[in-house]
Amino acid sequence: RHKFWETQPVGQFKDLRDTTLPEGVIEPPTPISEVKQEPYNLPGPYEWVTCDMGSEETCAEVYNLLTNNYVEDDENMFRFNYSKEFLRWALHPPGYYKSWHIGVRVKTSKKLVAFITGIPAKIRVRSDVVSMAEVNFLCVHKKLRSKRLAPVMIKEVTRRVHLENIWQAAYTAGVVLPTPITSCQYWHRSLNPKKLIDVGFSRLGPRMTMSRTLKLYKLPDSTVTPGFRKMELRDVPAVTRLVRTYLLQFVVAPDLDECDVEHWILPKEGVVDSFVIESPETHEITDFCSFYTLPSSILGHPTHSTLRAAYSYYNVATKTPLLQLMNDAHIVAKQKNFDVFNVLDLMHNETFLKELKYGPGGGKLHYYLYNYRLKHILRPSELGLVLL
Ligand code: YNC
Ligand code: MG
Repeated sequence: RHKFWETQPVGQFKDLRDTTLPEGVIEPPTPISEVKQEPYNLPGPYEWVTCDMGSEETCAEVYNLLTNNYVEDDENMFRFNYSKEFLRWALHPPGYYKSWHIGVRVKTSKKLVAFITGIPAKIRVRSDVVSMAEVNFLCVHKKLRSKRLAPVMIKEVTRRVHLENIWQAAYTAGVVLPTPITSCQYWHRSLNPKKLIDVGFSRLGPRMTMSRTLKLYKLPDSTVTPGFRKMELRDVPAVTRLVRTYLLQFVVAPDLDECDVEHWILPKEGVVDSFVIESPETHEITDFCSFYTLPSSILGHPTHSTLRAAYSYYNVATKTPLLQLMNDAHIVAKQKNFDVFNVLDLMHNETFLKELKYGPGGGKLHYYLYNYRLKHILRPSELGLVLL
């Protein structure tokens, strides 16, 4: 059934009920000198390239490939439209390897036709902190689909990850592969219900009029929690302490240091928004929330071309109720003109979905580990990892 994935060191479907298999690394690492030194063979017309995402020209080529060929919803109404600034941010974390930003070009024309990336990350599984690659942005041009190019790209990124002495990876996909560590669902909170209905993202509920719908989703003009403000560089130590402590309760979560928090959570215009609650009395940072900007192209609509979506990222509530913190996140997202606020049902997100008027999305997002087995599938609430 999975001619490629059956050959890879991942949990296999046939082993799902076998409780005798140990947890942890599946294949032990080999000496780097034994890692294949040459790239895998591509079909004749194509060549490997390393993409310098710091180059405006290369970044624009990657942006164009993804804008036209990356992930769509099941009904092909929307396609992710990651911005160039977002792609640069996502691919340039502390300690990134340029060699893990891999393109495939047509030899003759140099046209970019496929892409895959890895970035380094420390991921904790139970008490085991593992150096991993987070693999993302796998994309093959629509005209080159179903030619088994994807397995070659996955093997090539794996080879380049091994060359850096890293032997595990984490990734997500909308498709079911051998085998998910957990399967999450997206939930959507309408901020601009009229547009969402106009473009077919949502529908008028039964026995609902447009004016009742607008009233249902109406939000206050300003945030309600005293001390709510944009996160600043000086907040990095406090936010790092908060997020590190918070993430310890999950079975799988990133192990973030201050450099990671500065890169991943500090606000970046049009890419990531983060807010802290600074106690008006003690000036302590007691809570924070964050979301990233990922618009989708609206395919074939006469008037609307872009759905402006905010995606919930890391949120930590120690003093403010999580429900109130997230409501404030919706209020600032609305001020910033987002149409919808999306969350996965991982971490503690389930606890506020109903009350804050989220509706369930279609499709699932499956989480995977490469070369690391878990004995049991996790509940989404046991997962503390958000991939972009
Ligand atoms: C997928 N999303 O099952 P089998 S997510 C992994 N992730 O293999 P072909 C996938 N594998 O089943 P196509 C996959 N989608 O026979 C398909 N596959 O064993 C498997 N879409 O290859 C599939 N981006 O080339 C099958 O298929 C084999 O031409 C078939 O290409 C697939 O970034 C794709 O959804 C996804 O661009 C490139 O459809 C193409 O269809 C496409 O014949 C739109 O491939 C965009 C899209 C995927 C977004 C993502 C995470 C990728 C993770 C890859 C796995 C990483 C493993 C860890 C590596 C490092 C290890 C270390 C150390
Ligand atoms: Mg293919």
